[in-house]
Amino acid sequence: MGKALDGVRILDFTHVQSGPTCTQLLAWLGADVIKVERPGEGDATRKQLRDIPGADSLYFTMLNHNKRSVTINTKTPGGLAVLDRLIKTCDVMVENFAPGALERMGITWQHIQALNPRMVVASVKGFGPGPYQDCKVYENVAQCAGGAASTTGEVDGMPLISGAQIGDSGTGLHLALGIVAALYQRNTTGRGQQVLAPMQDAVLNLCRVKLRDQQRLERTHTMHEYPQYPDGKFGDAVPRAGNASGGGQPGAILKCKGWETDPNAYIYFITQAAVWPAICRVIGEPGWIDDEAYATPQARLLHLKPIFRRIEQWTMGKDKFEAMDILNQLDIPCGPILSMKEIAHEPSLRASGTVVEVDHPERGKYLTVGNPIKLSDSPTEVTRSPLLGEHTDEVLAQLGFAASEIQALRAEGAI
Ligand code: CAO
Repeated sequence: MGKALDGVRILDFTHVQSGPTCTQLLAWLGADVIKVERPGEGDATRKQLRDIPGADSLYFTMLNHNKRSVTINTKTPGGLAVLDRLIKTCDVMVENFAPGALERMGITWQHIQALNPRMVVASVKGFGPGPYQDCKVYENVAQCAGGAASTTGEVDGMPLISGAQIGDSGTGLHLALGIVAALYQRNTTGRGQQVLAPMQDAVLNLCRVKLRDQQRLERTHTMHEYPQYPDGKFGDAVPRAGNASGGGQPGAILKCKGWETDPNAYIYFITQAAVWPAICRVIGEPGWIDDEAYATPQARLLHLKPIFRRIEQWTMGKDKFEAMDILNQLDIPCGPILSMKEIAHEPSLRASGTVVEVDHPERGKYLTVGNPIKLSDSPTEVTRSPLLGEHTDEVLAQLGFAASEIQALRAEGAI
């Protein structure tokens, strides 16, 4: 079966996480992704967080599936000549160098336009135009600057970083959408364009409900679904709200049977208004259905803490999966707190191709997260990440370099 992005060739000049997640997605959608790396070194993540001496790390392999690897030293004339040939024949260049690094190589937008006016040039940077535009940025910096850290954490605790890589992988997702849109627009304009996804902006986009809340707070000086209500105080900025749902349906993480020894014996429980009577019945409080202190969502906001304490008395008598089974039958929205161990072994995630086992010549078998986006006419087959420079000769030959030229480039240290 064909793939959605068949025929699209990507010059993948990305490294670490944000850019590679973007190009990996494009590869899974069918693009031919040619990853350019520095000879002898490669993407720094190949050697970071290594668990097997001498083998590419899981950090690298899990972000670079379905790509080809070409080594090019862009600080040599020969390397730049190869890069120019790639620019001429690719549809998209994706990069996430520190601000200014690409220009210092001589690869300016004007240079690219002169070689290939149809090329889409897509960049991740830490920040967009403004006071921080020249800063280098990693995941946690983006989470802090994008509003995620100040709004995440316990009510009385310090700002907290999420385990979800919203700065890196979140920005990669945004960039991939921008690239696909730019390719679509090229069909009518015939021109490439620049696509920029700053990490701060991507994190803020994912935190837009908190900017919503900032404006609600400024207008009303309170927010009834936050744990600070009704007893605590609000300041002038959106506070941290622990595990409160943050939406119109109050929710909380509650202990389940075994919580004393299992750090993940918890369930997320949402007191959705539509199923309030079912909640009352299942926890053994049928009187709450008509009790005016509990009967309406508005009234319940004054009593969320005792309500969740009572529900927790019930969840503590069940393990999280038993509780799920009972609550799901009653249409009560809830979710188990799954550990990575449980996710790794979850049969439905294996069956859907979201958790995939891959074989690697240096590592042997390992698990990875496959394509989370499922297209019915463009199935994803996850193939292993390339070894450093594995496809240099193959790609250079495709670009029209003769074997003797490839040899000379190698002797020059250009590839
Ligand atoms: N051949 C020769 N030189 C190469 C090369 C190649 N194939 N590939 C890269 N280089 C050189 C660059 O030209 C640059 O050299 P100069 O600084 O002398 O011009 C140098 O490698 C370093 O590039 P860099 O500044 O991008 O890399 P870094 O490790 O210092 O910084 C990072 C890493 C991620 C902080 C920075 O790239 C960045 O801020 N990127 C944008 C934001 C981003 O994507 N962050 C997410 C990272 S994942 O958490």
